[in-house]
Amino acid sequence: MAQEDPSWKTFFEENPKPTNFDKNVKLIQDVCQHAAVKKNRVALITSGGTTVPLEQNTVRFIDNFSAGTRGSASAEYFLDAGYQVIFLHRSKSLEPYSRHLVGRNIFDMIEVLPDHITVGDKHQIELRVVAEKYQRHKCNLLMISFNTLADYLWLLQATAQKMQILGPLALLYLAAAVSDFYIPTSQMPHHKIQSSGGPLSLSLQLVPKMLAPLVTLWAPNAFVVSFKLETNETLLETKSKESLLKYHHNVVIGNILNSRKVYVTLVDSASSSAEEIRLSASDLENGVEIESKIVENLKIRHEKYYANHKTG
Ligand code: 9Z3
Repeated sequence: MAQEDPSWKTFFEENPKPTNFDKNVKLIQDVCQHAAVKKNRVALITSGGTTVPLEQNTVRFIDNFSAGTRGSASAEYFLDAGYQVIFLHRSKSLEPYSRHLVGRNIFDMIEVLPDHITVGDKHQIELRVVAEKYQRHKCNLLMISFNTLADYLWLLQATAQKMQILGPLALLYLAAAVSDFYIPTSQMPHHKIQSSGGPLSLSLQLVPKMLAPLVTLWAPNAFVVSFKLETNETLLETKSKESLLKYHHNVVIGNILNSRKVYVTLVDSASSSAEEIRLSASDLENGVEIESKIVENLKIRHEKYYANHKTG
């Protein structure tokens, strides 16, 4: 009897590719091929929340919580650490470098003079610091955006597959907040759901776990880091360990919604207890971001992984 396709394959058969998919995949391929020749490390960073549309002509959707701080800040630190970065992010969520200006009004930062405009004296230093960093690193940063869960999964699959050429030089840092539930396109109404139909009951399907094919088929030699988000602290370590046992990837970073900016735990298959990263009072006073410490920690782990791969 013929075997049924695994559920992750069915997902891609049932949900169409995003617009500009081929163009974006070509950009990703160019980065990977170029880096492979030069033996550069490449980090795929996923960031922001996915949407799950309720209608094909989408008026309403379900969203996953994430501002994109973790991903965009981490992208800057990976660039500082010498990585090339593919930043796969939710459209309009925070982006590396420009995140420092979010919530500010650009017109309050500039001075309009008779024949040109310039940055006001008060803002010269802070803008120079960010602009210089951006100028230094922009040629190593490829930004690709998504909106829906299906957009995200198509782009994740394609990027991981293109990164295969990099072997252990590839690092995947899966910080995006990805929905566990969705409505298959075939079960979604074409037009806007009418309130005249009365109260709305929704039935959502489970999203197939994509970490399984990612680790075994799409990028089998890459260093893979996933994030586990919980709101109940007592579940965090168990859930992180369960994920590692199930998918056999390299590191699970656990975080709690309310403390995610100051505290995370890291578990890997070699250690029995979790390693903690916690910002101290002096870190907070000095504006240290937890992502700088996460990336520093992962850089060392990735170096070891790469060295073992070469000899092993
Ligand atoms: C995270 O846990 C991220 O650290 C946050 C970052 C989404 C909390 P912000 O963007 O927040 O800085 O506002 N991402 C992974 C979330 C996720 O969907 N995990 C799944 C799970 O926990 C898959 S492993 O089950």
